[in-house]
Amino acid sequence: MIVKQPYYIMGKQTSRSFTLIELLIVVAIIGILAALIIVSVNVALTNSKIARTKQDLQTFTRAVSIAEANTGKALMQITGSGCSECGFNGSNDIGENLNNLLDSNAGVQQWYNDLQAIQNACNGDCNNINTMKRDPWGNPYSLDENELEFSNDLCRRDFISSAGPDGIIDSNYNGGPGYTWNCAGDDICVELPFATGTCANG
Ligand SMILES: [Ca+2]
Ligand SMILES: [Ca+2]
Repeated sequence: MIVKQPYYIMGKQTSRSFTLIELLIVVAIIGILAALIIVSVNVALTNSKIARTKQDLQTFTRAVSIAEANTGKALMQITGSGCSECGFNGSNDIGENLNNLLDSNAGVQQWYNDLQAIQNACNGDCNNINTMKRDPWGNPYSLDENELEFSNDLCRRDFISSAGPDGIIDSNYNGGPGYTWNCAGDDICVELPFATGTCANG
């Protein structure tokens, strides 16, 4: 027969229970673990939104190529604008806040019209780009049509970008040699192909 012996330390019987400090340590560890999980979930969520944005921009690029080939027109001739994004809050790019822009905003309206015009010019050959009205953060994409702008300059590039997680445009157009787009901050940008073929793509 086995008889359980009480537990003795220094000759005294003890009953083991959590002290307040031990409880606080356990609560702190649970808190740290919860914070780590929340952070990693947020990172995964942001990464999936960035991936969807890149997919949207790829879809849009393909649609623009088809629309230009079908019509023989450059992008600004198809959309009827040389600066679709200028109507959001003003004509400056850097620092423009695209968060909470309503559908009634002039720039948002222009962007929706652009999508429709490109979709029409695709003659059903491109994906339904009307579903990419806003990026995964709820903000409109920003389109700058430049090819044939300023005395029919053939070499000015077209760009589309998302303002990224912060919803603020960090990028701007570099009018210098090459007419590149300075894609900056957390923005996600794509250079669109030329329609006229006089300037090299890429
Ligand atoms: Ca422009
Ligand atoms: Ca940004």
